[in-house]
Amino acid sequence: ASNGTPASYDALIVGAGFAGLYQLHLLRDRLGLKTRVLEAADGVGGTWYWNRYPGARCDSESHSYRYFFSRELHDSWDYSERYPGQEEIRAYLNHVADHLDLRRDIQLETRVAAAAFDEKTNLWTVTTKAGERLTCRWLITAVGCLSSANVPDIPGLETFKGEWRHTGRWPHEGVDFAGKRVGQVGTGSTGIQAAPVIAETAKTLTVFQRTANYSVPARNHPLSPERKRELTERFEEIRDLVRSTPNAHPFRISADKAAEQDAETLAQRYEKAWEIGGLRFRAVFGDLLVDKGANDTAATFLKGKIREIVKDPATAAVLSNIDHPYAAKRPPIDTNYFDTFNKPHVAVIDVRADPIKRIVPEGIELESGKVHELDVIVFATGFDAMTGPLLAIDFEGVGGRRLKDDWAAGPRTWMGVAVPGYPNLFTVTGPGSPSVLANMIVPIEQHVEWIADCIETMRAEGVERIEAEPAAAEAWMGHVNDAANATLLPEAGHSWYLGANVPGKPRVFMPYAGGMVRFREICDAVSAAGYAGFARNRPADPEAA
Ligand code: NA7
Repeated sequence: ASNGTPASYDALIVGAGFAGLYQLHLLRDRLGLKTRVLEAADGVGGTWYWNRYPGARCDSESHSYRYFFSRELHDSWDYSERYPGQEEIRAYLNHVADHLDLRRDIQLETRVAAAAFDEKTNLWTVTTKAGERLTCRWLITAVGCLSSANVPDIPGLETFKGEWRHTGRWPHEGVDFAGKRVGQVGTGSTGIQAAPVIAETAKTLTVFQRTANYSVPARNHPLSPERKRELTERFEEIRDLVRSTPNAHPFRISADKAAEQDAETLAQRYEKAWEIGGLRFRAVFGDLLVDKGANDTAATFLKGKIREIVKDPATAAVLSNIDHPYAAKRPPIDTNYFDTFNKPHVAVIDVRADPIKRIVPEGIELESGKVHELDVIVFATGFDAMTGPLLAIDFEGVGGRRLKDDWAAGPRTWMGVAVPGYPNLFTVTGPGSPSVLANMIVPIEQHVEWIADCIETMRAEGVERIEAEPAAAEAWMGHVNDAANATLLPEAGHSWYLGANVPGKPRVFMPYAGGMVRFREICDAVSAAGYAGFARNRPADPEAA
């Protein structure tokens, strides 16, 4: 219906990843709403549909990176490794779509371009890139936090004779590195996963590092049949555990303080945590993210490991020249990352010392004039995180206001899920939600359930319009800021948590660092108080006409 009457729905959901699939299930199958998911890709999976770069794997352990809302669904699927690989997560989400019979209500290859709220009808009109229009009462964005690829604006990229790719927009047929001179820009979680795999087949690999980074071995391994059975049997215990830890991971953070240990104990505990590997390293002491002195002990240990692993002292010096506290940026976990630099065909270039000047037909030119000749450039340069995918949609709220104007100085939400001026819009894992600071599935399930409950209540009460109050959003952003400032997180000035990786993006600490447990309590209190901080059925704004 590209012209004429738009197709009408009770609810539209943007995105068919973890959030969108579960939201569809709840709204359609529990609330009985006429619901449709609009998804840009030609398959389900969301972030895990797009991120197919070499070595793409989740940093959450597989037994916690799955839905917990249904025992039956849980028991219908086994992951094969300690950490799930991209293909397997995508297979899991396809399995979920089939198991819950979701596909018939998912419209693929449909990118949402704009959404406008009509104050006379209290309905949203959604316009797709192809020009299709659809209306709905409830509009839910399930667009992910790390889904808008950040390709750096380096002059001359269009002149490059070789092939270039961003890790988050990887071609389905893959990229053949055999015999090629590969340059990789970026050493975040993605670059640290990709480099060792690229190095396996590339003729040479040159890693352009702007910010040196810590990394802890993931210690990935296949799960034995016994372990799989055990994990299935412990469903309730694991579910309750991930819902009771601040980061929603399936392990507790030690209450012991690094600041109170002697040198020998520290060395032992860190060595053991290093052997266990992965994000569990961060849980070895309880004060690492709040006490700089404590953090320094972990930082010193991890920098020492880099110098131990990397044989060439000059290379080790570049890789260990880290200037932010451990875990103040998202801490990567890896498989053979530092060891990869011991291979004769792999090198790291410090582009903090000698920045990238431009891209030339032959490769990458640095400020010093040195040109690195390349056949392939891989941009592992991350995402326009959290706000990027939302601002890619032209939202028009009450009185013709635009989200990109309202958020020009930084995002404003009530609990990450609702935006003043945009009634009946819910943003799953929006800015101000704990999302990226937690094992993502747990906040997603919580948000999706909270949103479904809210819509159910509004419908039961005959409410056609609900809207976050500006004062509530203002207070929430203050609380988000305070929660961040109670930690060392803001000390990493170049982190994507702050939007610092995207030139011109306002520097606002976006995720809620107060922990998932506290966040859930706040959300529950808000709904128990009759949706505090929300206005309902307000008459249309007289200035709107
Ligand atoms: P990140 O963590 O944002 O890492 C991006 C990397 O790319 C980081 O090292 C950046 O350096 C670097 N970068 C970005 N732009 C440039 C330019 N213009 N020149 C040189 N280097 C650049 O993204 P990831 O994809 O690794 O990880 C995102 C999240 O996905 C991760 O945290 C997990 O939650 C999953 P910088 O630090 O900005 O100096």
